[in-house]
Amino acid sequence: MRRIIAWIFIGLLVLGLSGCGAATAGPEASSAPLPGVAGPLPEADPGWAEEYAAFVEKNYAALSESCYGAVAGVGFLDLDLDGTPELVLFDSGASASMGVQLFDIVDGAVTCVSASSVAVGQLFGGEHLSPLYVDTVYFEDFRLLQAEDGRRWFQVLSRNGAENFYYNELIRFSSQDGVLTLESVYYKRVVTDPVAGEEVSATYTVGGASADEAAFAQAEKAALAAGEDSGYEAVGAFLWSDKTFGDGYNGLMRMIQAAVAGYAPIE
Ligand SMILES: [Ca+2]
Repeated sequence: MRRIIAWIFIGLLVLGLSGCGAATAGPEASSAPLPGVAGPLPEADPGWAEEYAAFVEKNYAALSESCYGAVAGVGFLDLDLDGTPELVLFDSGASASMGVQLFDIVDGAVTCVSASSVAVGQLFGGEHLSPLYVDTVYFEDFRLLQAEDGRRWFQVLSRNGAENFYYNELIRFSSQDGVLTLESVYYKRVVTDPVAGEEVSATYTVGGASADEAAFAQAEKAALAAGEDSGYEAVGAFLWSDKTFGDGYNGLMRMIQAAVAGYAPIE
């Protein structure tokens, strides 16, 4: 009798294990992990505003030079939702968009994790510098999304172009080992004929890998369905938004102060 019970037990165990096996081999497991974090965010690290201000103060000359002559705008956003905001600097490169440089505090030191300006990445990036970078038309292009189950995450539609090309790239933010991390959801680059005003060719990537138009369209649709816009609006300080900021070092430090004052913690 005892042996029969043992066999029944083993049988149930095998069934249970095979059930688990089936579950892990299913489509849920093979798809990418869901983005975002659930629940309230941790408290911000005290002193973050002073740390970023001290970094900009110390590196004013190099930052200005590597931002094509001047930092055109400043903002703070908790892009990886770890409670403490990251520093967002906009360069004054002349193009259809503003180039974005992102800084996080890692082990007590401000470090560049993403830079549209190559020079900024070279000067202030380290082991955490992402190969991905962001160009935006507005600071408000950074959007806080929320899924039905409460998970939240930031994303941005990075975009730029010129006479003969344009691109769009959806970039999603997360925190890995306490550092702001960027992930390319999808990317489309179109070559245009400025004379005829027509699209000549297009290339796509999905999740960083080369893809065809159908896979791109599917990724775009999935990203749209992943979550709803939370309505959180980024507030930054820009050279053109307030003439009293003024140029130069004092102007940049005033913009930092205004951006700190305008920062709204995410509940
Ligand atoms: Ca953060």
